[in-house]
Amino acid sequence: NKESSSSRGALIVLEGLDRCGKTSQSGKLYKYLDEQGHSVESWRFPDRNTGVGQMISSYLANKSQLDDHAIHLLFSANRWEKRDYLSEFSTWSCPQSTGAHPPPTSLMEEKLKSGTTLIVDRYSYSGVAFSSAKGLDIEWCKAPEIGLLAPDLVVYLDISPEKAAERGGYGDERYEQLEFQKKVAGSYLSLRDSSWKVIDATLSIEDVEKKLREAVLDCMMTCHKGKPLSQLWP
Ligand code: FDM
Repeated sequence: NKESSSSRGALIVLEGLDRCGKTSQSGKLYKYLDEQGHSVESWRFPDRNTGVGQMISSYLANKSQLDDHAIHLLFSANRWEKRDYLSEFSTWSCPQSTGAHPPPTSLMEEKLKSGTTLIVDRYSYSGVAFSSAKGLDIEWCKAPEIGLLAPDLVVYLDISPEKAAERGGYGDERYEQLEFQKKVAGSYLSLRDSSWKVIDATLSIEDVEKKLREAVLDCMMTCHKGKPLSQLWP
């Protein structure tokens, strides 16, 4: 069973409010693991490079308007396309095809199974937290995420919306406003469970980095020992 292969990588997700330090901590973690000789990649959602990602980017920059449900589904589609099947297996479901074909394997899954650890800056939790902060039903928000790979570790960089705002640097994007971030913080609170690793994001950069490394190395070890991959929502 490949899923319990002893060498699989870990799916690590970083979540938190804007300005919590997620992106710079992802970068530091990536550099550290890479230097230690681990096979590692740094991903982020939304991935603005795809066609769907460009629609999301334009929405976030207030250059286009979309219904709240529609943009929610685009964010989700953006994750599905990265879980997407590798093109070399694209004949798998073709009715005319003959002969044996391997079952479809996702890009994300394939990377993990081949031993690469993925550090992902935002994932389904951002999707649910931001959309439900607009008033959409939380169960409705979770539904399109069902079947995506479940992270092996969710790290929440915890900072109050007020403190985050004090850090400055809110850009001009749609959600970068204190009042909205307060609602997002509330949504994250209702999503959090005991499996999340919560790190106080107001500690020094070095302390956050250290705590993050410890949690991630621990999780990587568990995956290495054969923890199977699972799917959202557990
Ligand atoms: N965001 C991000 C969502 O609303 N839903 C999602 O599924 C994801 C992944 O997009 F305000 C929001 C969160 C943030 C914005 O994210 C862009 P970055 O990390 O600033 O690029």
